[in-house]
Amino acid sequence: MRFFLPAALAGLLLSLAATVFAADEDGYDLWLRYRPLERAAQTTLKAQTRNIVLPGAPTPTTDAALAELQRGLKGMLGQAPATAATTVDGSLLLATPSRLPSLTAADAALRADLAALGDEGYLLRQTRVHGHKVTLVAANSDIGLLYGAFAWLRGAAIGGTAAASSAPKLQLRLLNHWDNLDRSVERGYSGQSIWDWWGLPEIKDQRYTDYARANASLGINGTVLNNVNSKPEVLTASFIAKTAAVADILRPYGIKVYLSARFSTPLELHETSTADPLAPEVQQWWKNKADEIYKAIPDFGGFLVKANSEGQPGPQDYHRTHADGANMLAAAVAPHKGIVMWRAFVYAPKGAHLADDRAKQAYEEFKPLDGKFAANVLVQVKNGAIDFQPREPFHPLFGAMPKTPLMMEFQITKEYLGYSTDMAYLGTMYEETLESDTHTGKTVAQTLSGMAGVANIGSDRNWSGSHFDQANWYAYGRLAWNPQAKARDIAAEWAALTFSPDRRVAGPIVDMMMISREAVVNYMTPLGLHHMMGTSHHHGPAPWVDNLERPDWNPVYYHRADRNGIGFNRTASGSNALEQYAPEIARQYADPRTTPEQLLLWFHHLPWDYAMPSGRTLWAELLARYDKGVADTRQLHARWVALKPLIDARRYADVEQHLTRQINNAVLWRDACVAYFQSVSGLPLPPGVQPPAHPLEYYKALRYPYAPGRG
Ligand code: BDP
Repeated sequence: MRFFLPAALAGLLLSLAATVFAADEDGYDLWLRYRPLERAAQTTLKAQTRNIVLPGAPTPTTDAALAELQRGLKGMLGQAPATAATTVDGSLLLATPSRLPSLTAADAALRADLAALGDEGYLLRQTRVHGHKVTLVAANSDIGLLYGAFAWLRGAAIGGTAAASSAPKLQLRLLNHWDNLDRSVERGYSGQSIWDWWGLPEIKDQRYTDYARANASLGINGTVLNNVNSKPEVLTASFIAKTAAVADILRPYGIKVYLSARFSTPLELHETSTADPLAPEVQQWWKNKADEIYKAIPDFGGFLVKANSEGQPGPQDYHRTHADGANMLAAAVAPHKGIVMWRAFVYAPKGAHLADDRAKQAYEEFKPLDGKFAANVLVQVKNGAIDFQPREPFHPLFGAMPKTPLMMEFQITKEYLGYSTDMAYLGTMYEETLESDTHTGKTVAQTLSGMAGVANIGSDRNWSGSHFDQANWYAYGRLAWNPQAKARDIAAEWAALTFSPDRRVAGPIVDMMMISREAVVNYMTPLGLHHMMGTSHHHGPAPWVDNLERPDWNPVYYHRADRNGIGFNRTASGSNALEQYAPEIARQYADPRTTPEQLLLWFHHLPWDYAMPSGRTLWAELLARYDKGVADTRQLHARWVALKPLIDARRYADVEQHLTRQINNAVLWRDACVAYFQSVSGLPLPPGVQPPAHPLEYYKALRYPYAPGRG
């Protein structure tokens, strides 16, 4: 007898199954979701994980690795294998040469492979150990095992390869939190700071551990807990105790804590009479302070310093150089193996040296100091010479300081790319900078000793303010591990882990991500324009602003648009900022016809009727770019809507709402900029170009007094 299910019941069951399969998610799990695998994949995985074996005594780090493996396998298989003392066929074996000497004793090839991996690398392979077929996660250290466990779980979740080996290319892979001690976050768009300073050290939010897991899964190995615009109190005893509590939680995950130090701390705490770095009382104060910190946190990473920039105190207040300041702090932490990350983001306060072009300032101050920094100082340089704009050419200091270890500073939080409301996958932006050729024999990536990312993490349930902003944290971490990784591959991995490995889902999501940043560039600052956002909150658009105290705070300083043309002349006939680059680049960019179109107005001031390669005039091209930005944003929305049946309802709706808002933001930017530039150029809109929805005065009158993340 055949059994027929009534159609209505079958429908109900199907929709129940779908609901279960695509259960609503709030984003808290990030890319560590470990959702149930399909049956065939489960069978394969079960056969490879009959038990988990860790030879030798457990440590907090191996405990973290085992716990993660069990969590992951429980999620993906429905049950987690037990840990066991002995290897059988189908064991998942975690081993270092010191935990299992026999592993490498008889296997010269494995010994050589492991030797190439350094302290933090790992390898994964299907092999035989003691006659048994095992899945081997091997490393030289426990932290390598933890990284290997995460990598293996990633592969298990998205069907990656069973064999891999990887070691980080950069030693320092840090997050920089711009988090204040009152829990507000400078340029943070995801709620409050995750550090509840008031509750610490006793109250240890579970989030701290989950934060550590997420970062360790990417290989991030350091975090600066507080804002670069730092307060002296962070170095007082009570905050040192709070910092120590965080350090204890992060330590098993291989993450060191660092603090941003305010240069004038001893003076402001009234413990010295000056902050002059050459004054013995100041040097002694910092030595004592370092000793105090290291007593509480033996593996404290060191200090990050913003000095003589945007009103922050620094050595120049005492007519000393950046090197004098950095070296004084470096001497205090050196006995403890600490480091100092000294930021090159400087632009002069009133009265001090002021470059004729803000883009030139950092190079002018730092290039002469190459070779003058102590061995444990790194100079931390923003990706571009102005300030985290949607697009900048790489900073001319990369390649120009061969005797000084440099760190890249990227912004993960999207201060200038639509906060957490607009979708902009920054993997492509990071990649563009990292693979730039400095013409000193190295790409930008090859000039680096470390990387810092200004975190976009906050107290929001989904950590980053929007689901897609998690991808920027992810991409940053993966690129810090391997600055030569490809943005598209990273996007594919993230999309598969965060949404679904199903190609019908991950494929379109990757396509969306790959066009998203360029869409933002086009609707905000196309063709090399920059710095056109509103005053202080940086919510735009405001290309008309011309009344701020410093000329280089004004958008008009940067676009220089008038009746005759637009753009900043940085060639020899202008500020000659080009001279700070290698001669090959300077020569190529000296001519607008050989300057990449995307940087055209960064380097050149051109007439509105300048003939673009497209055959359009510059004016028509500018309008076309603004329109493309809007059109591509509508595309993002349309592509997302098409994914509706395949995404859980909650995240679908979240993202859909963000994209709707982004369309409005794109239209606002486009209309306001078109209205403004038309008022300046006096040119008519070519046929087919939509006039802005409102007159210019309407856009000028818009105010955002409560926009999030203000400085
Ligand atoms: C700028 C931010 C400001 C930061 C500064 C910095 O607007 O809030 O303090 O960068 O990097 O882009 O120090």
